[in-house]
Amino acid sequence: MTEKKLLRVLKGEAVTSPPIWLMRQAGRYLPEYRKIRAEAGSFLDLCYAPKLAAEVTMQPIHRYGFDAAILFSDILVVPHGLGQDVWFVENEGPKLAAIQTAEALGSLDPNKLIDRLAPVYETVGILASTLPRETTLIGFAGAPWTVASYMVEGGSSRDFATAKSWAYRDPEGFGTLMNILVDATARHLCAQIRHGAEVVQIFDSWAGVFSETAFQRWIIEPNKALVARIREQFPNVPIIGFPRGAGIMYSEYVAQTGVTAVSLDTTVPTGWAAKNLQTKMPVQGNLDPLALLVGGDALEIGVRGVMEGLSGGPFIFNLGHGIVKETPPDHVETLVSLVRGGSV
Ligand code: 1CP
Repeated sequence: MTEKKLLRVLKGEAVTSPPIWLMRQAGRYLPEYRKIRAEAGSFLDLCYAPKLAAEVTMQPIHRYGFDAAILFSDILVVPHGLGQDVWFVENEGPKLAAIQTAEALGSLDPNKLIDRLAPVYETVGILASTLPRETTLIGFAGAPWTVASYMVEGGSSRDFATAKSWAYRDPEGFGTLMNILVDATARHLCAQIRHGAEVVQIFDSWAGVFSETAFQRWIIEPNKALVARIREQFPNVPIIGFPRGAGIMYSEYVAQTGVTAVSLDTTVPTGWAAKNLQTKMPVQGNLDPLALLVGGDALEIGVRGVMEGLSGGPFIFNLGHGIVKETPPDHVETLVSLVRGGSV
């Protein structure tokens, strides 16, 4: 059997037609997702219902035949598994009982994490045994800073003022939280691999908010420690890193963290990435999700730009961030045929 295309690219091969999957490829833009979601109750209930979570993971594979399926779960199951209260408010997003001092870290219980998240690993197991044989199974987690930002802010944030202030004021106390997250995230990702994930992606969605020295301390170092922990147990499992918004610090992230491949956000110029990043490792990205939402010429121009910029080396086609929920499903169909070189 020939090896799956996505895994070949992650070994450094440049293939003629790139493998494609999309961040947030399962979710609210799909009517069949909204149906299951309504039946499941809350979003977290869906994350912890293995049969339904596996079904939702497979929906975009059935529709579009993507080269990879990404586990349906969320980055916030890790704080939830550590014992923090996490809930999702309809049309607002995640809410957490904020933790803002070193003393409050005592309320977290790292020992129960893997038991609490057992349904997630069960979902991975179902997927591993039912996926089409050309489809790669991707597991994932949030990077320590991105997850910490939700834990400290109590939800989404515009400026991360509370979390950043803690990091600058009390690096030791904030560092304790980051160490807890490096350890918990490593165990969570290793459990996904043990149950059948073939690749893992680490989402550092809010990496782009720090000064140079703080980027080194709160983005590079925790990601590097996390990658090292996974490699101790699984030296050959590819790890994709996504330091969204890192700008020219993408170079340092690629040079220092030990990831196998890097996912580019929409603002990274493809010519610069081809020269400075893709010469060192495979790259993934980076169509603007808004070009996909709009469709038509904007979509064709966007796809052409990404393909021309990145097809000279190992490359996985993706968006620069997650699909927007208003995206018409037939635009995704068009995107897949453009990338695969068919007529539209
Ligand atoms: O009610 C619903 O249906 C909620 C919508 C939703 C979905 C479909 C949320 C809430 N999470 C998810 C799934 C999800 N989240 C996946 C599944 C797999 C797939 O890609 O198909 C993944 C990989 C994530 C990762 C995730 N969750 C990230 C990192 C990637 C990114 O988009 O930057 C982040 C930051 C979250 C937090 C989160 N989860 C959900 C919301 C609304 C948010 C907040 C986003 C924000 O603060 O802007």
